[in-house]
Amino acid sequence: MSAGASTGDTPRLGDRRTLARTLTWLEAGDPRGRAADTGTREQDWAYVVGVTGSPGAGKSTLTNEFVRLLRHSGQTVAVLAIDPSGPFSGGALLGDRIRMSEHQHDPGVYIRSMATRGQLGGLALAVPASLRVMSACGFDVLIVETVGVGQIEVDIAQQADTTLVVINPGWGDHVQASKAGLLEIADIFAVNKADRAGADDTAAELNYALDFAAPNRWRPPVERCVAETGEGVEKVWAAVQSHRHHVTSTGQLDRQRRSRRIEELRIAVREVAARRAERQLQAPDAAAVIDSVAAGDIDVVDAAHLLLDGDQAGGAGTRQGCTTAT
Ligand SMILES: Nc1nc2c(ncn2[C@@H]2O[C@H](COP(=O)(O)OP(=O)(O)OP(=O)(O)O)[C@@H](O)[C@H]2O)c(=O)[nH]1
Ligand SMILES: [Mg+2]
Repeated sequence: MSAGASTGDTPRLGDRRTLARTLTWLEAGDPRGRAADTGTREQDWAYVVGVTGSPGAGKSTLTNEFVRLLRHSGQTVAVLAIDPSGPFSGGALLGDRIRMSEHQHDPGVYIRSMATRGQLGGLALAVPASLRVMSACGFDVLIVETVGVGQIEVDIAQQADTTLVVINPGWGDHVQASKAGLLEIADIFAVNKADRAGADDTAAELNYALDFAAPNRWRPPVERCVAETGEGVEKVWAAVQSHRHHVTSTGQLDRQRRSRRIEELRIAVREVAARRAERQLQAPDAAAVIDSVAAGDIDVVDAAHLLLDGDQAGGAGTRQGCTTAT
């Protein structure tokens, strides 16, 4: 797919330090990051696999195994781990670093974490841009790990070309995943920690639920695995490959990527508009309008039009003009 395919070489465009710096800029919303995110056409993007699921489900352990499999077949891989910076993050990244450290001297592997900074649209814009920059570096496969708890994280997981949802044996996890909306976005299920009791039941329950779900051209397979020992991981990865083949051969991949790009534009438009609006509110001539609203002389929505467009856009007019009916 990409020019760096199967060479195991260091990223084509720049060294790791350049890549790391660019990703830091993107994470911080620094325009220098965006400048690097140009010229990568959709067709040239690396394949993106999203790995999501409840906290502690084994996403990082599984990702680590995927990295190993990919390296075995000579493919290069970059991992973007989204750190939710929320109540669940307790030390997870440190654990990830230790776990993934076996790959740290391998030039065909790049591992990076990215934090939610809480700013509007932050991750929603930073993640796809980061994936494009990583793509441009020539990695064959990109893996995005997110904890499937917040809406933003679930949205990010859904934006992958193939979304893998990791759940654990037992009803609790199934219900939790369903509440978070993870079941709807799954292309593949991995029932990880299958060394524990209840894996077969959980897989059966999932299969039962999936058989009754609305018919879809792609029926998500359910695979059991033990990421910690590597057992079953190849089957999970084979399912990812099947899904990849499915979306590629049906043209769904191109459609998905296009609609994601459009959604990204929507987010960017809202972001830019919100910043512009904030500036208008701070402008010196806004003070009079704000005072009028505070005094109840002008309708709030009219005032908004006045601030943004310079006129009231055919609104209700001043209070005086529209309260005569009472
Ligand atoms: N018994 C068992 N434990 C596992 C398995 N896979 C992972 N674990 C353990 O589960 C714990 C969490 O694994 P992680 O891979 O960090 O899980 P995660 O989903 O990335 O966790 P967060 O990123 O914190 O949400 C670790 O202690 C792992 O060793 C498995 O197949 N069986
Ligand atoms: Mg993790």
